[in-house]
Amino acid sequence: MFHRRSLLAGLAVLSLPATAALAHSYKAGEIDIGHPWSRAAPAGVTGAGFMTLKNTGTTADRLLSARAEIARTVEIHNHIMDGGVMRMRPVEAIDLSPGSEVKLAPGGFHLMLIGLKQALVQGTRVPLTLVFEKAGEVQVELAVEAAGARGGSGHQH
Ligand SMILES: [Cu+2]
Repeated sequence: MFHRRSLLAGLAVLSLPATAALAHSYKAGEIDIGHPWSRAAPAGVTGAGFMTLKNTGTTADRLLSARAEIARTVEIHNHIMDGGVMRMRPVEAIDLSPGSEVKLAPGGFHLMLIGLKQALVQGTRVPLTLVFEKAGEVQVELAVEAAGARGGSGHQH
């Protein structure tokens, strides 16, 4: 009984396979959220959030927004080529067509954690809420990796 209600309301299913202690994933309706992670950063700057979003359902969904206690605001960004220069640009949403998998990764789609109130400390996990058009809200945890991490070390699954 204790905590059951809030767990169900949160729609989050945390799976921690014994064989891959570092891997973590979540589910929001038909959306699988694979290994949300971030990079170590000091307070006051902008942090980033990365993960894999997979639509396992038969209807289209969209990631509309995200928020985190640790940041003043969270934006969804993409990198685009602009006159031969790579630039970041805010996007309104990330489209998740049925069966598609979208990777938020360095150099592509990512979340910007603007105005960090506290440092992102390597080895810790930071709560983040994702808001999907159809799947609704789900809370995940960003696993904080080293400052220069590319997301390849020990977390691929
Ligand atoms: Cu950005």
